Amino acid sequence: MIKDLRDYLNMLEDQEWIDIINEPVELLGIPAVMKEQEEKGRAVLFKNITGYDYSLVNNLFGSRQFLAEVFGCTIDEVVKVFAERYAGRIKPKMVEDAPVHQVILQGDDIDVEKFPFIVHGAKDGGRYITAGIVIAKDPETGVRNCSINRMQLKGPNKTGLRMSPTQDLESYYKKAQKRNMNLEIAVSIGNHPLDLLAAACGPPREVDEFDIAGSLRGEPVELVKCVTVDLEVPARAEVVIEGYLAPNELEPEGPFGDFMEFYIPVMDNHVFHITAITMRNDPIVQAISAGSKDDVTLLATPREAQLYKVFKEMNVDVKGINLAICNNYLTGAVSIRKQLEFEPKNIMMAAFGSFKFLKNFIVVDHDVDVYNPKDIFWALSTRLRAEQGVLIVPNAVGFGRDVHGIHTTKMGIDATAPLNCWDEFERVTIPGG
Ligand SMILES: Cc1cc2nc3c(=O)[nH]c(=O)nc-3n(C[C@H](O)[C@H](O)[C@H](O)COP(=O)(O)O)c2cc1C
Ligand SMILES: [Mn+2]
Repeated sequence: MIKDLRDYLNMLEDQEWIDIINEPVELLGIPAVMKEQEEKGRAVLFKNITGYDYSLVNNLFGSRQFLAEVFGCTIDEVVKVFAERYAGRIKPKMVEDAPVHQVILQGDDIDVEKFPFIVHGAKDGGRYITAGIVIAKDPETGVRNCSINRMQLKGPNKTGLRMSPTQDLESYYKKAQKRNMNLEIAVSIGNHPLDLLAAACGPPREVDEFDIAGSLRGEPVELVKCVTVDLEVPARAEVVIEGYLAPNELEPEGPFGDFMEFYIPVMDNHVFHITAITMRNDPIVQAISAGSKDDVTLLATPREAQLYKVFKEMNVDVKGINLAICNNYLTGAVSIRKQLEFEPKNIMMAAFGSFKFLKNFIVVDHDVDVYNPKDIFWALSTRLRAEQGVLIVPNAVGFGRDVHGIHTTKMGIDATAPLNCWDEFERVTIPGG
């Protein structure tokens, strides 16, 4: 069983899905290599970054095959297995002996800038922590929460932190603020990829995402008590940054290139004061660029599972679902064995109803590779009858950050062949293929 990031990297190495770079690289040269690796669908570990003592890993979800391997299933089954495991809960287990406490830095020894966090977008306001699980507790109920938040480096013991108003973290912060209290947080970096996936999920507020992480893994997440804050963190993480957000403290943060590949301008955002850094010996940190394969896998997988469940309840014969067609989860596609002529319309309406950010949704037949955008375009070219296959729904709720009204109209496309004449639409295969 994969217990932590290092086990996962060993799995990638065994499968020959990762490139380990031992030659020296400059921090500024890393994003270009990350892009190349993303194109190739391969993970990458930078072990020798000029001026830094620690390693950096990227593209941990470089291919859907990686998750299939972790879940022990086929690529098509990833969504189904995720949906089944997401429904379960396995509570974390407390441990005393934690690799993440091999090194403990406090006071003047704290320097978050010593880690090889990178500048992701050319016009970003600085270096960012982008793959940290932010752990906090509800000041009233004590319920634990995990989320992923971007954090701009602002000095040896200070970062910015962006939380959106709908986040659980923001509701915790408001409760602390009302009592004029700091909100303690701990940020875990270099995580088991399934812990990161659990943190990207948005379950009901009373759910502790570590219970989901346990169920996704199939065994409890091992947690250890923090050194300077009243929180528990993954014992086998690479690095944990402990500290607090002070009430009523905001500072300019940004700009930051977000997942739609636009820059979010400078905003007043929260400030994270660091009280301790704990880590393993020779820690490995992770980077996730917004609008990358990693980012979209984290955002899309829970939503694919959500749609899978809805379609199953409608008795749709689903082959595959892909909300990661173009590195954001605003456009998606499903491949089905069509049972009723106009079934794709019901499917698209259900999809838009279930996931409000979804803007474009394409339904294709089971013989189309839903993970291959070229194949989806093939279906549009050969099977779509646009006068009857396109559904436009104006004025529905879409992605929130949308001043120009670009996300309020939904478009569904039925690119399936007509029923009962499958012979005419059977795809040519090569002899013996
Ligand atoms: C790589 C990555 C970065 C993210 N950065 C932010 C962020 O900076 N601010 C934010 O509000 N949400 C961000 N999110 C989304 C939240 O992590 C996600 O909505 C999470 O489910 C929120 O947790 P909650 O449901 O417990 O509130 C990010 C997601 C990913 C995958
Ligand atoms: Mn939550």
